[in-house]
Amino acid sequence: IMTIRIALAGNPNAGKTTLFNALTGARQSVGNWPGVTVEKKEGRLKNRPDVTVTDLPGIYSLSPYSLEEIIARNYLLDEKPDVILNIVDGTNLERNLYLTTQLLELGIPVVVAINMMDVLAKSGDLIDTDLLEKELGCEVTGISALKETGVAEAVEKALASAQDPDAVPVPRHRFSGSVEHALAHIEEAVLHDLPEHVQRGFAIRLFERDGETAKRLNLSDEWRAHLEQDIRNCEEEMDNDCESIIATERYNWISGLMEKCCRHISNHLSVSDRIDA
Ligand code: GDP
Ligand code: K
Ligand code: MG
Repeated sequence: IMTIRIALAGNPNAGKTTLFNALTGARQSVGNWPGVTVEKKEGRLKNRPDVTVTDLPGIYSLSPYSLEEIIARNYLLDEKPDVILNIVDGTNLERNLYLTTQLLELGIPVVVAINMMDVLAKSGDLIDTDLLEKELGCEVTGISALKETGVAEAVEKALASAQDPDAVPVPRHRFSGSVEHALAHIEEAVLHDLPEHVQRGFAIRLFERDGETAKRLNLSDEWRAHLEQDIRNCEEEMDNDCESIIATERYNWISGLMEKCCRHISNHLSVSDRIDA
């Protein structure tokens, strides 16, 4: 039997463990990631012994600084799960989408599950998930891990994406002119042989002077020096360092997305509040 592997990824407190428990019930094992004391949880989907679910450490970004980030990143790059189920805290959407933009660059299908929909329904915060889906270029679906609503649909979407070669996202987030210029140069110079959906992610990580990525690509010192010129030109033009430039560009793009996809209804009373009152 072919096993389908789902990786749960998300910020701390987004609801990963709550969802993990809902998905796997008692069929789970708790251990540690190899060599470190960060907890590793793996389980099988209820009634689907052919589907494994791995709860990744909670992270705000895939930058390789904290142990949790390195574990999550290496797992995604080396073990290549069949699909990433990205749990997003809908009450903290803007901050959570930062990681989402990075996950979309890995060449792995992504399904975004916006969690805490029960809280949003009460506060009157509306998220246009259809538009978000178009803008991000991956499936987006609302859930409440706590109330277990929308969870079955999220899993169905994840399983469908895992088995669909066309579900691998091509990142749609775009940055300002000079950054795009540098990224295009980097792609042209050293990445044109790679599949389209991973080129941008590699270009961004090379732009960030990520040594691990240069190593993975087996880049010669000569090519590294060549890229260094593109990076320096952009840093001078933007008067900022490479990593801050990319972080700022991600936040800017997400901020535009928030304006398009989110709305708040003031004086909103949910049905349940009205009944309570
Ligand atoms: P993790 O850090 O990503 O594993 O997040 P947890 O699963 O531990 O959840 C963090 C907190 O959010 C806990 O108190 C959960 O009970 C709560 N929580 C998780 N999902 C939901 C949800 O859909 N609605 C509400 N209201 N609370 C939730
Ligand atoms: K927690
Ligand atoms: Mg947890």
